[in-house]
Amino acid sequence: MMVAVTDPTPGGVRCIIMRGGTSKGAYFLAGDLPDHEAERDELLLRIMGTPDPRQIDGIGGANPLTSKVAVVSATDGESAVEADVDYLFLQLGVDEPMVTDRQNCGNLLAGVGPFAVERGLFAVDPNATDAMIRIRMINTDSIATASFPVAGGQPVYAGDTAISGVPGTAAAIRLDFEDIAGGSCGALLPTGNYVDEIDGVECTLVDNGMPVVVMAASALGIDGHENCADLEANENLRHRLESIRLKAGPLMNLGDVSDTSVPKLTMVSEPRTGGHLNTRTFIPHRCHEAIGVLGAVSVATAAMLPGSPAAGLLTGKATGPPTGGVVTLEHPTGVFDAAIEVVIGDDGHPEVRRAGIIRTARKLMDGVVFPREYS
Ligand code: NQM
Repeated sequence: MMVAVTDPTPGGVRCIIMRGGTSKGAYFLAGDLPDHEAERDELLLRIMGTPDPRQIDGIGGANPLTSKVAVVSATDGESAVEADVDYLFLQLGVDEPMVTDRQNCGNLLAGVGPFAVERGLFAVDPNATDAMIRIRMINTDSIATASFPVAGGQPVYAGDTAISGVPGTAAAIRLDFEDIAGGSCGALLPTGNYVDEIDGVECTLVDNGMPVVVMAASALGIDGHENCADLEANENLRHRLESIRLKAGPLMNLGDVSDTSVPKLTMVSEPRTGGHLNTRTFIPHRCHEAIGVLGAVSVATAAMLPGSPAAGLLTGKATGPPTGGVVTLEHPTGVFDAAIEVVIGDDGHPEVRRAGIIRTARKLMDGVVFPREYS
């Protein structure tokens, strides 16, 4: 039944649509959205056109990777960590009326610095050529520093950096993470183990910015180089992955995960195109056309843990702890480089010393979005 609601925003809502890395989302100033969480979420669902597999009456792109929202504000000063701006990420469902803050998104994060400059949250000297913004990622209460080019006090989007999964080139945005380990699960390895077994499959349950279950593709009966359409069509695989995910949730301190978008599921296999490790990731019910940013950082971290399914398949220069450098993950549309350093202490506990990546972002639209009237 369609229910008419009183629209709190008859004149529309100010919004910038940006491609952030390999995702696309709607960026809002927190002050332009209702304060009340349930009202805000209901409004966002109408803006995106969710629930509807085509999101035809909203601005969502009919895929989880294009059904995303960034809510940005001046930092509230209440956190123990110093930052310039606060960034809350919201994942919206496509055909399910879901809005969740249970995960972070490193791809939309790439657009947060430029958005903060565009909206005047962060002032840039007109003569400066680079901006460096400390962003508090509210979902995981951790910090990322974004560095990107500016000119005349505004972000520069054009540049010569290419990232897999995005045609052409754009200006590089460097993201350096601090204290992201355990942001959702309370610890880098929530079970304390490098390897756990679920449904007879060896898994590394890891959270270095994103909760991920990392498994060998061969343990799930696949080659690991299949394309996304074939993997999504594999009912048996999807059933097994969901069963593992539902059991991994409580083990990862995430509780019942039946209605959430975490943990993600990454199946790893030997690389074929010059990378260190090949990946296929479910997020968690659709196959990612590439790999998420923090998802990649978590998988690269799992590959540093001796005896883990990922470490056993890692090839090339990144092998062997204590280890650092760039781990190149292959994915369905290219490669993803994660600069990571993990040191294993004498007690066997891994410590993440560094995690950073390069992304690009581009402003696609700056205007006013008009939500549909019915939910
Ligand atoms: O892992 C997709 C994406 C993401 C999340 C997902 C992300 C990250 O590609 O940091 O960026 O895993 O749902 O945008």
